Amino acid sequence: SVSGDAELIAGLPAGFRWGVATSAYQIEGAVAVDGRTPSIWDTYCRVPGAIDNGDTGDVACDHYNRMPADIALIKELGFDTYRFSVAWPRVQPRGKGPANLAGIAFYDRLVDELLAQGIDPWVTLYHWDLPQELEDAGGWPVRDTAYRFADFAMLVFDALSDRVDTWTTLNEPWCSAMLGYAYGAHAPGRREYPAALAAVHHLLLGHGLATLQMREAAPRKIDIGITLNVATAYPASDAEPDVDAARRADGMGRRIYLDPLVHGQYPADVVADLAAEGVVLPVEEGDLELISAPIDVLGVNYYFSQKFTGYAEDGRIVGDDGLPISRTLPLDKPRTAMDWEIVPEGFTDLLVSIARDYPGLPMVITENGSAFDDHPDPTGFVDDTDRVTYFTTHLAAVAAAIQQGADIRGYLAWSLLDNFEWAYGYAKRFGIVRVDYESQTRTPKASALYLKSLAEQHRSQ
Ligand code: PNW
Repeated sequence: SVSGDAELIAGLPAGFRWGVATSAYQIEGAVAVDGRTPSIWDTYCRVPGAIDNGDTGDVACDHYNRMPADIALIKELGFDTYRFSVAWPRVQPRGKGPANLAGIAFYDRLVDELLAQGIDPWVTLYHWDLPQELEDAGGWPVRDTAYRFADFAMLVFDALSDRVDTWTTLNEPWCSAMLGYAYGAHAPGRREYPAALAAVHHLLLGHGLATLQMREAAPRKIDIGITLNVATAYPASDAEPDVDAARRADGMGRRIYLDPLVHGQYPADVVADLAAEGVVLPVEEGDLELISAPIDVLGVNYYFSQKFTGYAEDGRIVGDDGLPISRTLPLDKPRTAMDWEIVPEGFTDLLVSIARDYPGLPMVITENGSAFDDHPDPTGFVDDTDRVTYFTTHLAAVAAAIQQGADIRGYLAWSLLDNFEWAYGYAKRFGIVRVDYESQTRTPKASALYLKSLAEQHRSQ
């Protein structure tokens, strides 16, 4: 409703950014042109059973060939900011050596197109497409990958920093490390718990090295940050095992990243929990100074929150492995097509907790959105009231956090387009714009028109 809109945008500060986000592998396609080499996702998509329906990113949204029209669409929808990622194997094939000029040229044109349309380009350097050759050399569990990442970052920075002011090193290192190396749910599909924790440290080290080198080379004042997927971990009850399970989940999901980034040390309780599991982070002298290089902004990606219990179903609090039980319980909320519970109050609680634990760090919502089973009409239009409601309630949650003192500078919806949703392939649709994958036709959904209207009203208030 219009009065509801007015109330919502009144809670957002002047200058608040409105944008959309995508990532390279999820939209570009054109995986074997202009010198691009395979990434771990190209390889993982060929593992039988890894991706629903056997889908791959070979074509995706064909954005590589349709980029100008897609940027025109962002403009038409009234967004002022576009967050995209750079495909490492396009820019630096095989993960080392000089820049591939044909790969750089695509991002050159993309940035120019955005600036010509008055849209602010926000570059994410790494959104999961590690060159396969670097995985063959050990991947993120190996320390050298952090140095390779910083080299790649500087190739992109040298090419685009004359025009790009806002830089994100990594997207969601939790997903890279844990889904990729512990749970085997994402590329490269490994299930090696200690290696996954080494990956956490080397991702953070790569972030720190890249941050310092970009800062040093910056031609003017630029903003550098990192994007984390974070959530609120609620205890199932006040009982000590439940409270402790929530503490451990918060430690492994939120504080293991933010403490070293902001405070220059890993949280002592997390280090102790890991030691009990026989895991030691491969921290070398000087690493934490690098990792805590000052950043200008924290990117927050939020999708859902969870409730944790420290009791097994039979009431035990210690498992056969001698380690404390931790498992999730339903919050009994409605769910999205990802089966993720819809918990907007978890968003407010999260943002307020970050503002409390890491004061003085401005935040931007770099992703928030939802997949639902969309039903297009014969013209391709989707009246996605469920997605509109998700945006309304989550923007209200952001406004509530700002009300409680959190410094939040903008909101980027995930995602501009329906796209390759990783292990779920094309079956899960997060777009505010429908993509017909047969014809590559784009049709804005009701949620796109809703966000457009909110941004317009907010700018003119
Ligand atoms: C993020 N989880 O991934 C990514 O940044 C996007 O590329 C992706 O499309 C989007 O969220 C939707 O999934 C996540 O299991 C993947 O908690 C998994 C989780 C969280 C975020």
